[in-house]
This record gives sequence, structure tokens and C-alpha cells, in this order.
Amino acid sequence: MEKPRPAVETKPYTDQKPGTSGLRKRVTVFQQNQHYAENFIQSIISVIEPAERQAATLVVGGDGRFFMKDAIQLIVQIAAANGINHLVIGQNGIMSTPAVSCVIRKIKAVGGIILTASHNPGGPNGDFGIKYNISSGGPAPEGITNKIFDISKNLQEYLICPELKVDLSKIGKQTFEVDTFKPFTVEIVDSVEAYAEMLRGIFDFAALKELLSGPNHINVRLDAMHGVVGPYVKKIVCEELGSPANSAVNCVPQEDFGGHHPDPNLTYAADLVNTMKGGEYDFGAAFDGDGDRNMVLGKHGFFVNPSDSVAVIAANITGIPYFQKTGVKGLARSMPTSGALDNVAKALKMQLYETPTGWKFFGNLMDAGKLSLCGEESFGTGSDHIREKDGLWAVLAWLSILATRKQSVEEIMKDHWQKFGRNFFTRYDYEEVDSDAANKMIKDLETTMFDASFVGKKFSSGDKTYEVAVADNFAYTDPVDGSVSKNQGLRIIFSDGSRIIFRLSGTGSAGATIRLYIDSYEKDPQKIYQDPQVMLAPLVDIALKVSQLQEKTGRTGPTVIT
Ligand code: VG1
Ligand code: CO
Repeated sequence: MEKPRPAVETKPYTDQKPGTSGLRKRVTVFQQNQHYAENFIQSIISVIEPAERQAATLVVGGDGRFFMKDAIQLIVQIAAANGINHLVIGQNGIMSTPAVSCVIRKIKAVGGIILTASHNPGGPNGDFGIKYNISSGGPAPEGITNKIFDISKNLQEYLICPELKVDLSKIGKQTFEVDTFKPFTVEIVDSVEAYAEMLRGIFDFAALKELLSGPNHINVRLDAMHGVVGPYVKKIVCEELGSPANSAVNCVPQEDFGGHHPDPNLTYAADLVNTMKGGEYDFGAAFDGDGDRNMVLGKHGFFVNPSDSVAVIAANITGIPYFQKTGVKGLARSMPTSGALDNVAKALKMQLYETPTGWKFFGNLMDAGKLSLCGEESFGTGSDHIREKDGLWAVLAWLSILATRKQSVEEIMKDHWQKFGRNFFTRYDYEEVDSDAANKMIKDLETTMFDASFVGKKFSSGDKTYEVAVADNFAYTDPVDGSVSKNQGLRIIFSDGSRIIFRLSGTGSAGATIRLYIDSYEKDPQKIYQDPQVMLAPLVDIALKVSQLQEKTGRTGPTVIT
């Protein structure tokens, strides 16, 4: 018999507000502040009604980063003391974000807790994160994250069974007697199996096997960046679909991601980009720490912009068995994502939704049967098969298109631009900017933009002139529940549809990250193959002038350009 549930006295923290995707802080913040992790875990569990807890199952998994196993032991002890009935945990704590979403839905859990800071670096000096997902399998919407934050600000105690320890390595059920509650059970499950089973029902595995290991197979290179997706790639792409073992690299999850940023973009996945340039591989992809992001590359390192990626999948969607069964209910993109998807929606007469940044806004549309496929410019692509973006799903979607069309990545992309025109897109990230300077820059820009004379104003750079048609701070009204999300990014939209967008990141852990997004449509077939940085240079110049970003932050150039 476990000792009576001890309530531990604590003091509340004021900074546990979940951001774009969970609470992300330096590992040291979780480790050095007394009860910091305990408080937040208790705040999450407190949003589950006590009456509901007695029959509740929670799914728990993470991306393998430093401090994950400590956090899982705390979740076990705090869940038990709060009367949660059952936990399902990935073996050794490992479970990708899309796999957690899949398992929550499959076993009808009340929700899940994901231990990840996604694409942020890990290790003792890196970042840690805790995210709560609801019974749909998706990230908790703002109504719930606000509730968690409110609870955390007033927390006086948390409940914990400190003696309870689980063996995370052993698959199977472990049962514990916890005071007055029903026995508390912890079930350790294979990290990959349920997710693999789901993918088998979505894609034509026989066709993918032919593509990857048949007589005319293509050569692929998949880089798991030492994140959580390694075991999934190994099991599904290598063992099951027959791609050679050496086609997947960096597949053992590491606590510090080998010292790198597990962020699949041109800067942090430079190894893959360079390998692809050699011409040995036809298709390349990289994933982020928790496996929900993807970057797709063609032969010789041909880069597929994520905004284009979701548009290409949309245009070819009927080749994927899942969508043959479900039909295509609608498309969606986050506001800063380029309008490439809009062009496909228009041509195919599909409904398109524009949501704020962050996957949580897609969930309601999916649950209401309004949305099948969606994407974000930040290397996120996914569908209503789960309620998270899904890196490996996106890669199998691309491979399915390659299998059907028997063309290269570059040919498919160029055909697409010929047919739909091209949205040139770029994003500049200014990381670890002084927070006060960043906030002031955004505030001042808003003041400039909201001046009555701003709309109609003309801006020139080189031989280009743009006239402001709309200037606002993006607000979103959820078409399903009517909830309103304000201040989602400053937009300057010009009369030709070109857009300049400024946002502050909600996933950083130190200082502020300013994101500048530029989107401009071109349908002249003579111009669609140009370099985006050349095409967009005038708009970048205008954006920097209007915002005075360099003067106000002291930053002469971005940290990352996509
Ligand atoms: C970023 C991206 C956003 C994405 C979020 C979570 O948010 O811009 O599109 O949904 O990360 O992705 P922000 O607020 O930093 O711009 V993940 O893979 O880090 O969970
Ligand atoms: Co991620």
C-alpha cells in the first residue's frame, strides 16, 4: 500500500504561460527552480475534472531530450496522486508528437502530455518543454491553455506519490495501489507500432515498397537529426518499405540531438543539403526533434518550400488512398504561409481557411468535418488523420506522388508552378533579440501602420513600387466555436496581393525571435524559375525600412533565412 497522498506546499510561478506550442523554457529553469515542473504538471492535470479522472487514460511521450525521463517520473507520481486511472507511455519515454496524437485517438484517452521543445536545441544547456493535448489528439486550444496558466498562477500545493517509480524500458502493464483510488496502472507500449499501423491504412504501402526497393527504385536520404523520428523511419521506411539501412541517418535519439538544432531547414539541416547536392539521392527529407516537421529536398538539393509542399500535396491528393475514402473536405494554412495553397483551392473549387500560427487552430475545423489537409510555412504539413502536423506522413505523401507521377521532385514542382503560378516566399528569423527592443519595434510599427494615411501609401525599391491596400493585426474568429484570437501578426498587404508580415515567435526560450515573412505571387512563366531572394529583395528592403528593424534591434542580418 502506497502512503497517503501527500500534498506538497508550493509557491506559484507567474511565467508558466503556454506559448504557440506548450511551455518551453531552458532546462535550467525546470531544474533549478523548486517545483517548477511539478507545478506545471499539476496545473495541467487540474484541468481534468476530478470525476473524470477515475476512468481517465493519459498518453505520455517525448522526443528523448535531456530531462524527459525525470519529467515522466514526475508525471507518473503526480497523475497517480491526483486519481488518474491509467497512463500509456512510449517505451523509454519515446513517442513522436504525431504518434502521441495517433495513440490518444486510437485508445480514446482524455488527452496526452508531450515532453518536447520540438525544434529547439536540447541538453543540459538547451530547452525543455511540456505540452498538453486534448481527447481529439490535438494541442489544447487557447481556452484550456489559459485555464492551465490561471491555475499555475495561483497554485498553493500539488499532489504527488514520491515513492512510485516505473520502469520505462519494460513493455507491459505495471499496477500500483494508490491510497483511496482504484489501482493505478502504467502501460509501457511500443513507440512505433500504433502509428505504423495507422500509416498502413493511409498510404498504398505496396506502391511505396516498389518505389523504394523495386527494380527501378529511387534512392532516398532521410535525416532524423538525432530526434525522435529515427525509430519510426527505421521501422517503417527501412524495415517495412525496404529502403536500404544506410538511407536513414542520425536515427538514434540523443538527449542533446548531437549538439545540433533539431530543426529541418536549410541552415540547421545543412549536412543533408550538402549530401543531396552530390546527386547520389533522388529524394531527401529531414525532421525536427519531435517528428512533426519535415523538409523535402529533390535531387541535387532542390528545395521544396513548405508553403509549396502542402499545395503540391493538395493538387495530387486524390492519389492517396486515405483521401479516396474520406474525400477532401477543405484546405487550410496559417496566415503567414504563402498563398500557394489558395491557388490550388481556387482551381479545384475547395474551401480554404486561413488560421493563426500554430497547429491548435486546425483542430476545430477537422473535428467539424471542414478540413482534410493543411500546412504551415514552418515546415509543418498534415491532415485530419490525426490532430498534429506529421513529418513522416508528409514524406510518405510526397513519395506517393513520386510513385504515381513517375517524375522527379523538381519536375513535379515546376509543373505545379506552370499550372498554378508561383508564390515566392521567404522568412527571415532574428533569434535572441533583446525582448524590449523587439516589443518596441512591433509596437512602433503598429502605430505607423494604423495611421490613417498608411493605406494607399506607395513604397518603392529598385524599379518596383507597391501600394498598401490593407494594414492590420491579424485576428481570427474560429468558424466552429466563434472564439476570437487577436494580435496574431502585423500584415501589410499591397494592391497586387504581395504581403509583408511581422510576428514575434511564441516558441523561443530566451529573448525574442522576430519573424519577417514575405509572400508575392507571380504567374508570368518567364519569371517563375527565378531565385526567391532576388525576386523578393525589393519587398524585404521595404519591410526593413518601414519597420526600422535594423535600427531598433541593432541586428544587421537574420539568424536564419528560409
Ligand atoms: C513556430 C512556427 C509555427 C509552429 C510552431 C510549433 O511557432 O512558426 O508555425 O506551429 O513553431 O512548431 P512560433 O510562435 O515560434 O513562430 V513545433 O514543430 O516547434 O511544435
Ligand atoms: Co516539432
